[in-house]
Amino acid sequence: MAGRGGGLAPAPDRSGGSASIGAVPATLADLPLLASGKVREIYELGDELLLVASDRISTYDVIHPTPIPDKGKVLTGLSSFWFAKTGHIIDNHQVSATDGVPAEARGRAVVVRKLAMLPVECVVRGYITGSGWKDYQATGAVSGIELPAGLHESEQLPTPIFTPSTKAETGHDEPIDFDHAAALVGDRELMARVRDASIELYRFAAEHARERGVILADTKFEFGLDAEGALVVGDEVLTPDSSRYWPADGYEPGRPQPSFDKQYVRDWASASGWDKTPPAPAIPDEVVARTRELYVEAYERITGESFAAWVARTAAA
Ligand code: Q0Z
Repeated sequence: MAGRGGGLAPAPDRSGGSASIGAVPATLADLPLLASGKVREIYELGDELLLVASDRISTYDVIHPTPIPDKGKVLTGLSSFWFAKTGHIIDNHQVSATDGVPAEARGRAVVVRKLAMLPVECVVRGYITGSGWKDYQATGAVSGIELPAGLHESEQLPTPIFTPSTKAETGHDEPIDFDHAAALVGDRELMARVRDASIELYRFAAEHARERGVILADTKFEFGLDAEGALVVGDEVLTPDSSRYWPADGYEPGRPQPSFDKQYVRDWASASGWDKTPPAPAIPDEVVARTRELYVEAYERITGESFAAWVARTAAA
């Protein structure tokens, strides 16, 4: 059952070595579009895939008509940074942020290996917030894990917990316990390795971020099996779209924390009187500019390098 539900299974390797992508396509429009999410797209690139992050932004799960310039590059640069840093924990799908990437997508796209994705979202929480806080208040547990009584909203947990969820095609992912995740994957030993790798990735990233003044509250990974059947981490990792990052400065349990990147847009959207149902309103210029700065600041704090260096490193020749 492993590999069902994720789609896009790897094709048999006929290349006799590293996959051949041939000439770099001139534009994205020349490539077959395989999947389109709220804020990104996947294209087919020979035996591989091209993952492209857009500048689109959502608040309260609705996409705004106004893009945040460079958001796609910041997220791609961050995911790429974390893939490069975590190879000692688990192999990943990334092949290149340059070779094979069309000029128009440079900096916001990566070439990746095709995987047979596992049909579970692999969430790790180091702090109790969001849907985890709701579940804890209602039941004292999250995804079947009993937590100590008396926790406060946004409090750090005694130890990071693995709280998988289903991958809903539409609507919201549903929390499931480890046994349910193992049944969906069809291999309990494999699921245990997925859980252990998820927690290890979280611990490593949270410690790194904390040294740079950023709290990684929680994050979500997606795993798959490569053409050799090896477990690898795929999708985007440890980006502000797949994680909750909070500024450590001002962190105070007992209330919700502001998001590092989106809080400015959320605050503006709330105050605008928008009822949080589609369509989302256009975002004013000054809110766009401040939000772009916060994304760039997140990149620079976490990676320790200038965002301009990422753009230069991935620019077309
Ligand atoms: C990722 C997604 C979307 C972006 C499928 N290496 C891989 N092999 C096979 N499948 C995937 C990957 Cl990353 C895969 N997604 C999620 C959807 C845009 C990412 F529309 N879906």
